[in-house]
Parts: sequence; C-alpha cells; structure tokens
Amino acid sequence: MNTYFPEVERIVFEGVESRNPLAFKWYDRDRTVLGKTMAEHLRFAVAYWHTLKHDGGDPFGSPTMDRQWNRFSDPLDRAKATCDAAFEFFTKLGVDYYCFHDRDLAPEGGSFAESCRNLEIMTGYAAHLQNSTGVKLLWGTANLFSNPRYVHGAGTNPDYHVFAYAGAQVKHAIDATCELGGENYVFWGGREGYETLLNTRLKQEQEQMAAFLHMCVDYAEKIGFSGQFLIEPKPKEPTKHQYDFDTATILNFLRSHDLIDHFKLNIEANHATLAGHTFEHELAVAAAAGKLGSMDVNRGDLLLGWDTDQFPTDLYTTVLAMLEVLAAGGLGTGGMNFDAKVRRGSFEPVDLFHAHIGGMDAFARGLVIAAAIIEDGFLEEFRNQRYRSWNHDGAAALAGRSSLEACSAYIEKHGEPVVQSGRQEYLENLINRFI
Ligand code: XUL
Ligand code: CO
Repeated sequence: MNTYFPEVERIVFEGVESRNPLAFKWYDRDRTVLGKTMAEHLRFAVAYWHTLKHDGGDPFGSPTMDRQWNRFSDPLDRAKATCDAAFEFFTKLGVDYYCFHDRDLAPEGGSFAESCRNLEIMTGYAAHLQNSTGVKLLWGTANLFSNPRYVHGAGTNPDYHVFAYAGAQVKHAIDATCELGGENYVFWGGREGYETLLNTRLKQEQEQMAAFLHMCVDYAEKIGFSGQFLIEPKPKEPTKHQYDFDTATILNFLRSHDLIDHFKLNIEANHATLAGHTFEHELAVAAAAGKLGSMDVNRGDLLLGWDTDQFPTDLYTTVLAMLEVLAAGGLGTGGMNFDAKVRRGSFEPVDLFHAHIGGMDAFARGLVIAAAIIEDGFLEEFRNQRYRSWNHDGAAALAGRSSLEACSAYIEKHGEPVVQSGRQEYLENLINRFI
C-alpha cells in the first residue's frame, strides 16, 4: 500500500499532559466508563466524502487541498488510491468505522451499467481492505443529489423516470452496503424538498417518498440485509424547504406512512441548529420515541447560517449530547460519524489528523464528564423532586385514567398550587463544576 500520510504514525493515547499534537489527550479506547469501553460507547466513524474527497473548492475559489491520492487521471485508479489512503488514515487514527456514499467510493460512469460496474469493483476493493485492517462499515448511502439528473429531487421528483433511476441506484448502494457488512444504511434527503409551491405538488411528493422508502424496506428484506435503516433530518440546504425538516417531522412522516417500524434517525449537530434546535434537543426527541439510531457529529457556526460542517470541539455541546446518548442507553448499531470537513485553509494531509483527534477527544471528554454527572446523581435527583407529584396525585392522569371532573375535585380540595423555581442557573452552575 502506498503511504499517503508518511509523517504520521499510529495515533496513541498519551493523556492530558502530552504536548504531542498527534496524540489523544482524552480518547483512551480501552478505558472503561460506566461499564463499557470508550470505543464501545463512541463508535467513531470517518466520513469518506469530507475526509478523502473534499478538495477545498468553494464558490469563490479553486481547490486547495494537497491530496496525493487525487493525482491519478484514470477514475478507477484514483478511486483505488483514494481507498488505500482512506484505510491508511482509518488505521493510523484508530477508528473502527467509516461511512460512504456510493459515488464517493466509486466514480459515476458514462452509463448506468458502467457506474454499477465501478461500484462492484470498488466494493470488492474496499472489502479486501476491511478484511486486512479490521475497519468496518458503519453505514453506506447513495448520492442522489450531485448529478444534474437529480436537480428536482430523487424520490420526490416530478418525473417518474428520475424516481426510477434513483431506485435503481439505491438498489446497488444497498447491495454494496450489504456486501461490506454495513451496520446501517442512511437516507439523507439530498434534494427531497422544494423551492416554490408554484411548480410543486407537496402532498404527492411526500407520498412518492413514502413509496420509495417502502420499496427500499421490501428490497432489504428480500436480500436479507439486516442493517438498520436511518433517516437524517435537515431543514434546508440544498432546497429551501427540505421535507425531512427535523426529528419530529420525520417521526410524523414515518408514522403516517406505516414506515415507523423500519427506521431510526441519524441526528446531525449542524442540521439540528439549522432547524432552530440544539443538538441535544434532537437527540432527546429521537430517544423519546425509541428512535435514536446514530449521529453525525460536527458543529456549525452561530454567526453563519449554513451547514459549515466543522469538527466538533465545543465541550459544552459534547457533554449535553453525551448525557442524552447515555440516558438513551447508547447508540446500538449506530455510531458517531464525523460529517465534518477541515477548513479550506487547512489543506495539508496532517490537518485531517488534527481535526479528527480534536473531535474524538472532545467526545471522549464529553463522555467522561457526562458519566461523572450521572454518577453524581444531582440532575436525576433534581428531576425526581420536580416531578414528584406525578408519582402519587398525578399517577392516574399520567396513565390516562383520570378526567376533568377529577381535576376539578382535586382543585376544590387543594386550591392554588405553590409554584416552584426551575433553578436553571443553579443547575448550569453545577454542570460547569464538572466541565
Ligand atoms: C449533508 C449530509 C450528508 C449526509 C449523507 O448535509 O449531512 O452528508 O450525512 O448523505
Ligand atoms: Co450528515
């Protein structure tokens, strides 16, 4: 295998005193926290598209990234070199998982048949590298948004011909994911949304999407793909109105179309904030429905209103996110995928290591702090006190066995309630003591 990161050895844990930028300060994969190792809790994955394929181009300027695996002119040679670089990166970083779109792994060909052939070749290539390194596939997905044919959407396209193309493409993407032992398969609604109602049948487009997803469920069952299907919410970008706006919207869609049993959610931090929520809010809404499947960990920039996909470094956010993940009992077959890209000015290959090390340390530290908060018990104790009336007086109402007459009788007997402080600042101060 060529060496694309010659200046980097395998990244190891050196602890918080270390001044080595290419070492973990907090992520110690075998350290046990609340009965599981850090690696088992966090299940980190590298996003193929950002880390291997992002070239640093933006609307104002040309690519900046120094990526030696891109120097091959033949598309398949380039794809193989990229895959070599990918697995060298995964193993040096020490992550157990990666995620890809079909078109990240294999180039789109001049015809559908050629694209399928490219994907088959690259699936075999990746399978070989998975076997020799032990790195696994967290999830696969299909890119149904880059090619101009998808300009008006894929499953929600006004033209059945494009819908069918998307279905054909997803069939092969599920095949590839299945062959590579993918533990999940993700649907992010790339251009499943609209720009103007003047040319759009909103209700029909949502029905089309439901039909599309039912076909995917049927196909997975047929071929025996046992990975978890995940939908990833995002409120806008690229379209003005994305149908999968947020977790609550998706849960409603899945329930309305008899799909709820087949899907969980893949919650992305920057998508949550674009929807006007916090990351932890979206995690909590998914967990409350038993549908927290996986996470795309990144962060936005509060001063910019778009999907900046930066690496997560904010400890406050990682602590609050880990509190929700631990409360939900973990991520199951999901994981934490770094759907994040280095800034355009961070163009050297080593910057990819700095970025991932920082993100992994931020979540490892978030895990340790969240575990300490849970073990201390003050949050749970505070909530127990706050909701204590529901254990007795309110128990029948909570179980759906009360009535307005019963409320009336209760108030006749007890009169005006004594309102209690929510103590938000007190709790925030306690959280900061742990950080
Ligand atoms: C786009 C996004 C995607 C999905 C996979 O905002 O997050 O990369 O995660 O298609
Ligand atoms: Co994402």
